[in-house]
Amino acid sequence: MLSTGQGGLDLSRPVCMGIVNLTPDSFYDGGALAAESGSGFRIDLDKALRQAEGMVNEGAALIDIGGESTRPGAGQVSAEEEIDRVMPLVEAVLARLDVIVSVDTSSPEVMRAAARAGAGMINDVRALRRPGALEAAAGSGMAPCLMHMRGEPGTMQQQPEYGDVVADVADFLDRRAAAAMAAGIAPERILVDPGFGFGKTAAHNYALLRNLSRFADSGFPVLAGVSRKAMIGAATGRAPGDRLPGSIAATMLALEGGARIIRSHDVAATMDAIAVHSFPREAG
Ligand code: 7PJ
Repeated sequence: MLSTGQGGLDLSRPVCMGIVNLTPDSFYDGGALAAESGSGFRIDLDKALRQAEGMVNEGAALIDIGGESTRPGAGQVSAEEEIDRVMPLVEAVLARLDVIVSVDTSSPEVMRAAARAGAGMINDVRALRRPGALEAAAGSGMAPCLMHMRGEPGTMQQQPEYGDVVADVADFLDRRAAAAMAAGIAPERILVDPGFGFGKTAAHNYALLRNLSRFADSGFPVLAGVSRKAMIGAATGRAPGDRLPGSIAATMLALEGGARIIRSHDVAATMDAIAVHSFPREAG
């Protein structure tokens, strides 16, 4: 049972986290929820809420809402801009849908705003390394997902190198979990994630995927995000729009490695993979 800001989340069977992207430049659904307005862009809140609702109807246990693009080469956004992008949807989903809301952010200000609204989880690709993030997360009651990233989004794909990628990532996650606990975050709240595609070559990503049980052995539930990523393209030669079958195959490997939360753009297909993976255990 994971302890979140919205109560316990049963992970005895793996669950799906649906992705709702409120950035104008996502690699897959690139700005689908953004409308140009004047100098910037505006979120189409109704459309975003319908997307979240569709994902909940398909079986998502969590909805991950993000306003900071972490695609390779992306620029930074201010905490204020992130709050303006994500909080209206966070509030609407919490008010209308029965689902755990995860806020994809590295910013302490956004974490505090999400906690005030009653959200359940913080998904931080920087594993609470920004100044003030450990304290903001600790005080929030939310469950943080600690993800490994080498470098920063702007530069992370420039020749990533590791001694032993699995050992290096596991060591990083152990150290971040220790820092989180030292800051007062109970172990029951912590999730870990090797961060597929974040400062890693395709070979690194597949080494991590095939050794995912190593992370599950840490005792913290593992979240895996492979949905439509470049690592799927590296294996299949396909563009993001055609990467669903490859993503489901990679999801099956992640489930075999013990992943408990699958972060995906395609909730119905992911729920089918989970059902197939879980079936013998539940029938037997
Ligand atoms: C991940 C993420 C991931 C976690 C993104 C994309 C890039 N958060 N945010 N894990 N990926 N925890 O969706 O392709 O793998 S953004």
